[in-house]
This record gives sequence, C-alpha cells and structure tokens, in this order.
Amino acid sequence: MMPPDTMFPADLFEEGRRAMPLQPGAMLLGGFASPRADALLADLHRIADVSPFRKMVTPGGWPMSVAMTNCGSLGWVTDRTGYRYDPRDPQTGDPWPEMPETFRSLAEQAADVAGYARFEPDSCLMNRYEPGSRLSLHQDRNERDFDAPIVSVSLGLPATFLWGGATRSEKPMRVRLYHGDVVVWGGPARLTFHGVDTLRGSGSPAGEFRYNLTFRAAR
Ligand code: MD3
Ligand code: FE
Repeated sequence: MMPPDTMFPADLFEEGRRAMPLQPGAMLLGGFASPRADALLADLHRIADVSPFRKMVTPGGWPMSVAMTNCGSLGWVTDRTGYRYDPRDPQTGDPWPEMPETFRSLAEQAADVAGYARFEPDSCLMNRYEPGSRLSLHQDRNERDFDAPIVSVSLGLPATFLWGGATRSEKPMRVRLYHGDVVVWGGPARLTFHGVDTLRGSGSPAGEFRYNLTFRAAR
C-alpha cells in the first residue's frame, strides 16, 4: 500500500468512493478524506495545541455555538468589530500555525477532482461542533475573489448540512455529511447560502465532536 499522499485521486475512487454533483459548481466527494482521516485529525490536534478552539463573538455580541481556530497565512475571525481575515491569532498574538502538508494536498487534490485545477488555499478555518452546536444560514463572502472554490472536509460525528439557494429566503435542502466526506463549492455555487443544523450527540465511536475544515483562497 502506497502512503496516501502518493496516491492519485482516481485511485481513491476505485476504493469505492463516489463523486456526486449537488448543483452546478458543487461536488460531494463521499469518503474522499477517509484514508487520511487519522493523519488529518492528528494534525488538527497539534494545531489546536498552539491556537486552541474558541467560541468567537459575533458583531452582535453573542458567542457562536461552534468553536473555531485556523491554520495557514490568514485566519477567519469575528469579534465586536466585524468579520475579517487576520494573519494573527487574536488570542495568542502570534501568526496562525502553518497549514500542514496533509491538509494542503488533500484540499488541492479534491479541488482538482471536482474540476478546479491549481487551487492554492492560504487559509483553513477549522470548526468544532459539539451536541447543540449549529451554524445558521450564511454566505462566505469575506474572501477577496470568488473565482477560487471552497473545499470542506467533514470529520467525526455526522451532521445535517443545510444547502440553500442564491437568496436567504430559499428553503434549504438537507444533506447528511459523514466522517471523511469532502465537498467542493465553486463557480455558480460559490455564493450559495448554507449552514449546519443543530448537532445531535450519538455516543458513537466517532467521538464527541464534529470537525469541519474549510479551505479558502482568502488572499
Ligand atoms: C457552500 N462551514 O465554515 S462546510 C463555514 O460544516 C461553513 O462547518 C460548514 O459554512 C461546516 O463557513 C459548512 C460546507 C461549505 C463551506 C463553504 C461554502 C459549503 C459552502 C461556501 C459556499 C457555498
Ligand atoms: Fe460557510
């Protein structure tokens, strides 16, 4: 068996993984990250030892139910002054931890498989959900250009992803996302409204949290 990083993306699909278009520009790669999940989680914990998960405060003053941290040259943050990408962790005053090669290669290969060649993420927002956590419907629009896709990797407990339309008023579809699933959002899907329904505990061997990594070209 070759180490995962030397495999071609096509080999991963021959292990029974499936690609499913969700809408034009958006592709669900079921189980794409599964062979590397343990390595991704080890790197996630190493990053969180330096820049811990924390519940950031929205501009309205309420702490989010999702705990977040970042790696890469820019990190997404929110506080009373608003949302922004920041080169430093406001909690430590230091630059965010470097994006590990395990993260970068997975994101680039997933984008490539979904039809977005030469994706160069400079930011990875890491979300940690506990039972009761939710993420309300929103667009990701703090990035400098919307030509680059966003790659999302789900790890741990399953969650129900809310996949809306081009306006907030469209009723979202519900898609279950499992450990190892990867979704790539670009092109006409890039500004789709989306969120995550309240996480339910399961007492399963998947652990007590759901993690989601979102890779962005924030520039
Ligand atoms: C569709 N995270 O961090 S990932 C976020 O599961 C975020 O933690 C969710 O939304 C999570 O901003 C959803 C799937 C996702 C991410 C970015 C998108 C879907 C997207 C950007 C545009 C359209
Ligand atoms: Fe989002």
